[in-house]
Amino acid sequence: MKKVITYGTYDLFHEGHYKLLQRAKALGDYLIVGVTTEHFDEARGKVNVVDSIMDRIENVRKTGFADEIIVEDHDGQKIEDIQRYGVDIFTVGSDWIGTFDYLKQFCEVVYLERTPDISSTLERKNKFKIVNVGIVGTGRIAPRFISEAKYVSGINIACTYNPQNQSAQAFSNRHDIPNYSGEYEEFLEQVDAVYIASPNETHYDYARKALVNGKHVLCEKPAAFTKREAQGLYQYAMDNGLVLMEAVKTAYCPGFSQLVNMVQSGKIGKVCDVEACFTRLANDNSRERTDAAYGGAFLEFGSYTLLPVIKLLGTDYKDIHFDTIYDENGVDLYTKVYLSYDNAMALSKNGVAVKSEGQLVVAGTKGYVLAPSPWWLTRRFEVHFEDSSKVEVYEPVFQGDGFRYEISDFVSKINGIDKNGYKLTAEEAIAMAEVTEAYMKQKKR
Ligand code: C2G
Repeated sequence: MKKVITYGTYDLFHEGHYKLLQRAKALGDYLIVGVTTEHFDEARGKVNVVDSIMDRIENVRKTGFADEIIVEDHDGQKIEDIQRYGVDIFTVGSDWIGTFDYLKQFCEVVYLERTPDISSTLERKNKFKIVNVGIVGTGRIAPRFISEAKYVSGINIACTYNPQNQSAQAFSNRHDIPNYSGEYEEFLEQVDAVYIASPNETHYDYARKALVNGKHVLCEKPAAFTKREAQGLYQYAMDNGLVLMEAVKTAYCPGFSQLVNMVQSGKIGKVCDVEACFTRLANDNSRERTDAAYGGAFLEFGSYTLLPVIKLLGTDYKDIHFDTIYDENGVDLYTKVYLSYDNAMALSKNGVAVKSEGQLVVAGTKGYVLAPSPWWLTRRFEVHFEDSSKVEVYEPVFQGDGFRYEISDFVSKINGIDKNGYKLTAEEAIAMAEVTEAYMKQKKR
């Protein structure tokens, strides 16, 4: 008797799962299905799992393909199970190609073609739907979105868009995405939501058109270059029950929320000064170093370094001032933004050709928070007091490159769970657009 084993979360059970189990069963005579526990999913960095383990097991059982169902709750269990049950074939979908090659020393490993299109939904007890997302722009960030989306339950990447049809096609083929288009309207028809990762100057138009066509939007920053444009986008989204989120990744990282909440609880007293720095030396021929209009340090890092300022000191700053070192080609190499508030102040430092200590320091009347580089992922932060022997260290959970938290919040919000409402409010995003507008106005041309 040939024994086959496969594992999965099987959240929001869909025909991709069904077909996988069907083909897994066909590989042998006896199929064992391992269903992950909540704890194991958390440990392996899968976020946004909606159904309980009882429901997920029940959905696998109902297919009739599983001869035995077990639970998977720890790393290394696959090897144990293969040995314990005398398994001949381990199988899983092609999204995991290569990952489980280490099992080849114990049994045969088969990667089955995953089902690319899972748009139609099965009957569900809850109102969660799989969100079909389209990617606008197929440049440097898009592949990172795809690899992190794999760890978010409830999302399916359905289509890509690039005005150059061939680029969209090549990208979709490379990443196993079922559809592509070079026509924006045609692309929008195929999705529920879009992730906009096109060049900075095109964000606003793509976001606006997507909203007008009834699509939810996750947009790379800056979504708009003026306060008025940002207000327009957020107002339209609100009036039409659509989700609009600006992809300031830091805002959605668990550690950053913890830092903000901790400061707001009064632990370091009243906040008087916020200083945030983000520098990364860019290649001489990169967009950041060559595009004088929309490249440069402020547009690259400003939304990150302004985020803790706006979150902790608010949107009501009294004065703002910029200092920039320009390249001969007019690109902003290093920009400092000084903001003053009533009884508080802030400094945001951004560099694409100047290297500095990338830290966040929040100074209060009772102590200060120090988040070392890379504070924008917020894997670690410390709270210091006058008594230097008393240091509190926080090491929050952080998985992958952090993109998954923002994607997870986007999907939840579309499904009506507003767990990210306070992470980056429309008011805060509009205030950031106002700063961007002020920067663009005084910028050397
Ligand atoms: N799958 C598929 N087509 C899809 C989606 C998923 O064929 N459109 C497959 C996956 O490749 C996997 C199975 O369905 O083999 C279960 O998928 P998930 O519930 O997403 O679980 P996953 O995170 O892939 O767990 O130990 C767990 C395993 O490592 C895989």
